[in-house]
Amino acid sequence: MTPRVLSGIQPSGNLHIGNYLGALANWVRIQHDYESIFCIVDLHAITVYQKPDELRAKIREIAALFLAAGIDPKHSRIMVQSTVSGHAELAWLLTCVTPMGWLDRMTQFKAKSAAQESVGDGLFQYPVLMAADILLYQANIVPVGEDQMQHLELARDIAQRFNSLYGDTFVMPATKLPLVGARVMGLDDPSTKMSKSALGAGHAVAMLDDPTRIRKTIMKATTDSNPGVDFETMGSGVANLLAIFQAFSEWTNDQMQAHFAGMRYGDLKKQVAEMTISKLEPIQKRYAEIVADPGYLEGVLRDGADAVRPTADATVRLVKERMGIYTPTA
Ligand code: AQP
Repeated sequence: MTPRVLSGIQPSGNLHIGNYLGALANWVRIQHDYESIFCIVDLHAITVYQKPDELRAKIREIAALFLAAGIDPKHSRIMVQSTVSGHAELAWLLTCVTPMGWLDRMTQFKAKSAAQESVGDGLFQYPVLMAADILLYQANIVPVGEDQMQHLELARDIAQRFNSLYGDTFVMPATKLPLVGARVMGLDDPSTKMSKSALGAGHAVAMLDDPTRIRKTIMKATTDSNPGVDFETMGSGVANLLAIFQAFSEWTNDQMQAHFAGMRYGDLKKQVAEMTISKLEPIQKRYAEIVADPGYLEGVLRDGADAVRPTADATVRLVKERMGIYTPTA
């Protein structure tokens, strides 16, 4: 049987080059080796307050970016999480077998809750919903950036706990990290990961930013006090710029060293900016064509949800049976 791959992105802001290099580009590369499902996880996005009109728009924008980046809807399923009710239903069933102590250890919860005035319980339960997304489809492989590794480990722990309590039910998911671009850091502050919800103009390059803005953001990126690129002593800002270039170009380490060693930071930044622009431009062009035909996009999302729903329903039915929950016989 062809192994199944599943991953998702929250419609919680503008997709940035971290999301692209850490997730989307990797999905495009591997999609045809698997039975692939890619979700826009809107139920995850609302774990932090979203303005309803902006959320509605972002869901479609991100779906269009999936297509524009090269997800092939003839092969891969693209769907919105909330349109398959099994995600929310399985999340509750799994919540009941997940010890709170496991969730207490999640570093993303600590980071995200620290930035909120009032923290909803959904933010705490976020990793259980992510486990439900994965286990609902009995996914074998989950390609995520390094930042999501802890959540993926938790999904495996939950699956294992469920299997040991109620008998073998869930496939154990494995991860697939991109070789480079696994963790793109903020351009203004390379000690934090590039994030959709981070504020500040110099923080991220969004996938839909125009060339002028991309140049401006990258030229302002934080570097260090060295006069030029030194692979031995470089700080995290320079390492981040080089990692972005390498992830886009797919150059080898030897090529990177030969080309960039000793280069002044102004020139390095120019080259990172031009490489980024050249890779994003074709995606932006396809994006403009896709959003010009909203009927097409709605069709892709509807077909995607319809195709995966039977698998989701079957898993929820099995889990309920295993747990002894009422399942009608007629
Ligand atoms: N900086 C990053 N570098 C590499 N990969 C990244 N990803 C996110 N940021 C980086 C990967 O993108 C996928 C989708 O992430 P998400 O939207 O589900 O949630 P996130 O990781 O919380 O992403 P953001 O951008 O930081 O969004 P907000 O600010 O809304 O929380 C995942 O595969 C993730 O690894």
